[in-house]
Amino acid sequence: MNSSPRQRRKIIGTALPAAVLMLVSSAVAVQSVGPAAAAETTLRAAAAKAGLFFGVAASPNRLYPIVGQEFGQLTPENDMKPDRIATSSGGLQNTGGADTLVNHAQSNNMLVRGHTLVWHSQAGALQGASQATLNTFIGNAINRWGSRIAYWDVVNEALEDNNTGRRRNQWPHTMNRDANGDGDFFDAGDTDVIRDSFIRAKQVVQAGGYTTKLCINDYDVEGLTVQGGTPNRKANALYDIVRNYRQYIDCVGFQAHFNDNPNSIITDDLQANIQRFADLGVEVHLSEVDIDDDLSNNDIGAGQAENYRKVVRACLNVAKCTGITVWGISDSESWRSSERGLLFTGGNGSYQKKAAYHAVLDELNKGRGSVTPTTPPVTTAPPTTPPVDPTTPPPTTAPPTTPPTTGCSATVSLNSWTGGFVATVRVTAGTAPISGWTVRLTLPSGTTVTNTWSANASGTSGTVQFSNVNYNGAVSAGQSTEFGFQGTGTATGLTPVCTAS
Ligand code: 9MR
Repeated sequence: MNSSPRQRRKIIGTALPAAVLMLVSSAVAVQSVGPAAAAETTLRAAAAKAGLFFGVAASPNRLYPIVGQEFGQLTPENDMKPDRIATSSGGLQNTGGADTLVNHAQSNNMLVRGHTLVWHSQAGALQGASQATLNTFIGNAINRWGSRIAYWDVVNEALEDNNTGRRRNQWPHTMNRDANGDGDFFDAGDTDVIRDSFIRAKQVVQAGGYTTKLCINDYDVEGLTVQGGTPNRKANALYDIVRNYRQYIDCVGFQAHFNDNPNSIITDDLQANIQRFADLGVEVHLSEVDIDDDLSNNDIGAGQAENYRKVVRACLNVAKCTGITVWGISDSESWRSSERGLLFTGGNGSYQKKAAYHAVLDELNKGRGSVTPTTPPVTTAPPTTPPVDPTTPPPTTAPPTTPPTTGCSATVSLNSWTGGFVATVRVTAGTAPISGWTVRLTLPSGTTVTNTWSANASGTSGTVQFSNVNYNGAVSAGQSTEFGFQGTGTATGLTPVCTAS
C-alpha cells in the first residue's frame, strides 16, 4: 500500500487500542528526531508544524488546487489595491476579485493578508486624496472583511529608494509636516500619514472587535547592512517608525524581493535584523519573497536553493518571525519572470517543483531549532499599547544590579554571531524624569561599531559614547527607551554607564 506518513498515522490511530497507541506514538516521537520520519510533504504543513504560515500571492484566475495544498496563507497580488477597489471619496467598488480570494482562502482554511491600504503606487481614484479620505477608505476596507483578514498592510513602501532612510517625496507622504524642522515626523505638532493611517486603522479594528493585525510593509529593509557593509538606513528608518508607533503597529513585512541590486541582496545579518524588530514585540513576516536565481553569481539550482534555505532559516530562528509568503507560484507567472525567483516552474495549474522548493520544504521540516532570543522584547510602552504576545520569550537580560535613583541606568542585551553582534541598550530614568541621556561603554579591543540607530554615536572603538536623538531624550521617571548598535568583533562583558541631563 502506498500511503503518506500522515495517512499511515491515521490508519494506526483507528486500528489500535489506546495503550498500544501510546507506545506507537512515543515511538513516532522518538523517530521524529530524524527528519525523514516526521517530514511533512507540503510547505503549508511543514510551516504549520514549525509554528508559522507559508503563503503565496494569488489572483482570482489562478486559484488552482496547489494554492490550498501548498500554502496556508494568501495575499491578493493586485485585487485589494486601491486602484482596484477604491472610489475617489474613499468608498469601495469592484470588490469581486478580492471577495473571490477571501472566500477561497476561507474555504481552504488559509489566512489572508490584505494588501494594501495606503500606498503611493496603484492608488487609482485615491491618488492625491486627503488624510480624511484615506481614513474613510481605511474604514470601509477593514470593515468589509473584518476578522476574515488576519493581517492588513496598512502602509506600503513609505520609504525612499537608494538607502537614504527618508520618507518618499511623493503623495501621500507629501502631506507630512515636520513642525519643528528636526528631520522627523514623530513630534507633537508633526503630521505623519503613516501615524495617522495606523491610528485610524487601529480605531476601526478595535471598534469592530476584529482580530486583524496591522502591518507596515517595505522592501530593501531586510538586512542590517546593504552591499559592502554599509548600514541599511532604510531598515533603520523603518525600525524607528515601528518603535515610535508601536502601539498601533502589530506586524512588519520585509518584502524580501532579493536580487543583485546592492540594497536588495541577502546579507548575513538578515536574522539579526528580523530579531531586532521582533524584540520590539511585533510579528515579522517575509511578505513577498522571490530570489533572483542569478544572485551572487549562483546559477539556477543549488545556488538559488541555498539562498532560499538561508532566508527561511533566518526566519525560523526568530520566534516572532511568524510567516513567509512567496510572491507567486511559478517563475513564468511571476511579475519578475526573467529572474526565475520562485519555487515552481510550469503554469496554468500544472507546476513542477524546483530545487528551491525542496530546500524550503527541508528547512521548514527541520523546524525552529533552539530558538531562544537573547534580546528581550521592549516592554516599556504607553498605556494604550496592546499587551505583548504571551508567547514572547521572557527577557534574558538581568536587571541593573543597583536600582536607579535619580539620573539614569542602562543595560545591554546582545544578539551575537561569529564575527559580529547587535547590541540593544535600554536606558531607564531614575525616580525623576530626564530630558536627555548619554551612555558610555568600552568595547573589547578589535571590536568596532558599524551602525547605530535611535542614538547619536561618537567613536567606533575603545570607549564609545551614545547620546539621545531628539525624540527619545525625554524619559519619564521609571520609564525606559532603547537604542541599538551593530558591530564587528565580540561584545561580551560590556558595562554601560548612563549620565542624564
Ligand atoms: O506583483 C504585482 C504586479 O502584478 C503589479 O503589476 C505590480 C504593480 O505595481 O505590483 C506587484 O506587486 C508589488 C506589491 O504590490 C508591492 N511590492 C512590490 C510588488 C512587486 O512590484
